[in-house]
Amino acid sequence: MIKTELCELLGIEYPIIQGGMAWVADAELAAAVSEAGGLGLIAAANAPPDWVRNEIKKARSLTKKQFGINIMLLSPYTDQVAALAVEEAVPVITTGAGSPAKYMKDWINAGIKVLPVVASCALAKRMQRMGASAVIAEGGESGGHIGELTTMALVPQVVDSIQIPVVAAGGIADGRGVAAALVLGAAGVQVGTRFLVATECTIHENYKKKILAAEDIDTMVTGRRLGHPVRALKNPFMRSFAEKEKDENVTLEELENYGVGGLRKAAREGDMEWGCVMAGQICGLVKKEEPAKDIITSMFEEAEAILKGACGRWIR
Ligand code: TUI
Repeated sequence: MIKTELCELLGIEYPIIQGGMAWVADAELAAAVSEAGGLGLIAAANAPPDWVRNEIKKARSLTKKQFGINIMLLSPYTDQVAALAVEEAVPVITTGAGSPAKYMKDWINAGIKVLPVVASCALAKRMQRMGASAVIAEGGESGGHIGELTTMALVPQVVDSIQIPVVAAGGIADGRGVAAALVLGAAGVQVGTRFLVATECTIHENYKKKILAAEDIDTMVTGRRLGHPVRALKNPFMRSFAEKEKDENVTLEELENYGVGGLRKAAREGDMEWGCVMAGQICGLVKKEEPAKDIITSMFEEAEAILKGACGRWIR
């Protein structure tokens, strides 16, 4: 069994966290991942606090195990969701798309373990200083909102810059990715794209089919001009967004408004043409819909075999 300090920290069997994917990670997925021995997350995304509270209640009815919530810091409801997490005594918070500095004290005083996503060593150090339990170092291979560095470059530099555990994210979808993350010094992994096709993932069938058919070069990045680049599958929506981004006559506000609602359209309505089908670059490895339990156990069995010596073939 692969056991790391992340297992003790979060009270989980396998050192894996499910990505807090907006409009995707709901109570059903979070509960399934936690039941399977990882840490499931409910993504607060841009959702109003009532939705988040309801999903927490639902997840608690589906599993006795712990799960966390992901707070997306660009949400207009961030302040309310931050307070709700304390009221609901959520055990773990992960954050994304910004610095959670202004909320850290309240969360930590409430006994919540905070694992911010960081895209640089500077933010990792700041988060350690502010009392984070661990950080998630997410490379730009990920789907959704991304940072500049790759996982391969980011993870070892973050590992060397802080003393708390580092979770690797971005481009990890099988046992090879898990093994590589551990070799880079990570204490565990966060996985998003592969859980899109978990049986318990409630996204539209069209989204799942699209992911299963996607190949290595099928994603692209837009939104750099807005300061929050987003990786998603190439489609008419992403291509037209890229065109508008290049057009100097299109204002930042117009561009921002053009993107609003795109992910919901893809994940919930199944619009694969004009929705924003967020996915990571590793989508080409994701070929089968299966229960979260099978995803997790196969990833860790494979990683264990690799770390036990399958790499011996290189050593003479
Ligand atoms: O947050 C994510 N992925 C997301 S959020 C999201 S919802 C959304 N939709 C449209 C536009 C924008 C967001 C979809 N996917 N991943 C975690 C993540 N955080 N990746 C990168 C970062 C990050 C980047 C810079 C975190 C902090 C940061 O620096 C902030 C600072 O102040 O230093």
